[in-house]
Amino acid sequence: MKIVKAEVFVTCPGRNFVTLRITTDEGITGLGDATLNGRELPVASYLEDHLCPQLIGRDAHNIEDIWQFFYKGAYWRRGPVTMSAISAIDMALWDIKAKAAGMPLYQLLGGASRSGVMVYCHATGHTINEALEDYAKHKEMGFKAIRAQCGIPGMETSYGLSKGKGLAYEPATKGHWPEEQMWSTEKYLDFAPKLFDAIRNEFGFEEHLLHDMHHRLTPIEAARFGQAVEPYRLFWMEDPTPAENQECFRLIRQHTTTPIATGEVFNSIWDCKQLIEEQLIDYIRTTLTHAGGITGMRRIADFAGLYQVRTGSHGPSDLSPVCMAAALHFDLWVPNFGVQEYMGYSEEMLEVFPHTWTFDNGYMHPGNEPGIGIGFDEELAKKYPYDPAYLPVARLSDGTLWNW
Ligand code: GCO
Ligand code: MG
Repeated sequence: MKIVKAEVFVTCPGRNFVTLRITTDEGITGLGDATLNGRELPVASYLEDHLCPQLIGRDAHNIEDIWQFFYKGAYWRRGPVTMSAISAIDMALWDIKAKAAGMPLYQLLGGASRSGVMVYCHATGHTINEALEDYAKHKEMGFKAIRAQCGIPGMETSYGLSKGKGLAYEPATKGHWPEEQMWSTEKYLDFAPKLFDAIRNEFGFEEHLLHDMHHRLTPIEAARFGQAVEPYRLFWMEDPTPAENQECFRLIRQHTTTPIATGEVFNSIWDCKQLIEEQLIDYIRTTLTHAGGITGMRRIADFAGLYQVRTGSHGPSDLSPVCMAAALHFDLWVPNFGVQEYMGYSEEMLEVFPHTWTFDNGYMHPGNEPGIGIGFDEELAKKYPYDPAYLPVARLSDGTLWNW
């Protein structure tokens, strides 16, 4: 089955998404997500100008060889742009293979290991009370795992907050210049435990409670945070510190039993190697879109399984519904599954990407259509052209650039 066409679409039904569509001589098409928030166009160009022409004429069934060809064959290995492009190709080829086999993708991977995929949602508020209201709303919807974030007194904004009460969470700003936000670790460390205290007092311990620190603490500060929140039994603290230096997680680990999740910005198994091997983390958050598609993620998950590290894939709505559809197949199969992030999508987004997944009482299922169960409405997508937007940056009160 030969590849005859590989097309790239950039569309913005609320957020910019990069979509790859591969077509074979048998008329089967497959979709892949190549979205890299705030850096969409280089990935689109990497695909269009370099990889797509080299796909034409290849056997669509040779997924592994095509992955290796683009990984080793570029000479320049890894990196978010390269790996997002390879990921999209990989996803689209698995979609095609599953359609050709007449099976939903999870069946090809080895079948379902569970009846549904536990997903976690976001509860957020500018104050603790607002966060409690949002938590209650999500609990009511049936979520079994809820991430909680809230505003910090004395700081105009913080990670994970919407731009106003009742508005959807959207960190990026339109235009060509990122918004600059102020960050104070001291204020955060003093206040954050109060949020979990309020949640556990109000709702008890029934739901899994998660929290994202978004890379902002140093290792010793993260250790202090982890220790302080132990009574609230978090499911995880996410990205407590930047992870380029993997061994710095040792220091956090020595001080706290609060489980650790990291990896949403990683793009290969090498980024996770030491963290997994030394059991410095509990959940690996790599995603299909950035870490090499099904082929890359399967390797990471199997390796993690040796060390009892479970998956907890990144799933914000700046990854397209194509990624979410494929992730649900992966999650339904992967033996060492932990949880899947699910922020949800706007109506406009879901119209451009019609899907077969379902949500029932906190669990999702990818559906049983052959392939990954996602479509792409090319005509509708044209109504939403690329609209530049950038994630914010964070600075300390003296102006020093920090980690957003
Ligand atoms: C999460 C993430 C996101 C990122 C976003 C950046 O845990 O969901 O931290 O919200 O900030 O994906 O593009
Ligand atoms: Mg995160």
